[in-house]
Amino acid sequence: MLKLYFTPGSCSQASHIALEEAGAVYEAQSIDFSNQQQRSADFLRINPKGRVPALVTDKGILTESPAILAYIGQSFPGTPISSPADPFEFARIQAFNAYLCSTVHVAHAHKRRGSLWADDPAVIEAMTLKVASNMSACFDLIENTMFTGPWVMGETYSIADPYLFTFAGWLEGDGVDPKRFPKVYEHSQRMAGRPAVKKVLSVAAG
Ligand SMILES: N[C@@H](CCC(=O)N[C@@H](CS)C(=O)NCC(=O)O)C(=O)O
Repeated sequence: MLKLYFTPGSCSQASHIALEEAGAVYEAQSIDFSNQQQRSADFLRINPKGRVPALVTDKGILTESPAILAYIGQSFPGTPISSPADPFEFARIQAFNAYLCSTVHVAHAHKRRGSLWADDPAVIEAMTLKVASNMSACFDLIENTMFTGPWVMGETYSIADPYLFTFAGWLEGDGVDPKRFPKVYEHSQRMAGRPAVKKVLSVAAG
């Protein structure tokens, strides 16, 4: 059986929603950042990077959200989250998710994880101050050039939707008004009404 290691509200939320959308049979194991469980010996055996998400499959362990999302999208054909067979359409989804993973997530991470890039507290503070403007720039680009609507890729829901929903949920905490991006904001509202999303958020709420 699949087993997802997740932390509520983190990027792992996207994989969690995708598993629910797929109707997958899976176990969900919460990792508590407040006591550094992600750095425990037990969890480092699952993911030596000390990060969530990690997905245990019958073939081995997958890490990195875009890879886990792609795995779920391809493993559950005929479900709302299934990925298109057409290579170009699939690559478009991967391009969107790669942008979220490699650029948007890194922009957000400068808020709490600045010590990964600098030791000087003044430099860390300066990086923290850039988070709102960098996240705004990323979401301007998504809103104006990448988001098709009504779903990220157009008429068909995909693994890009729970991933965007998760990152859009970080905007307010990053000092950015989500209503500045009307298409993405409306998408978040619609996502929040989906049963799979409600179920995952209720787990997060305890
Ligand atoms: N590139 C990875 C990033 C994973 C990641 O950074 N996860 C964060 C939560 S959003 C984490 O586990 N942080 C724990 C820590 O920094 O100690 C992915 O997309 O899955």
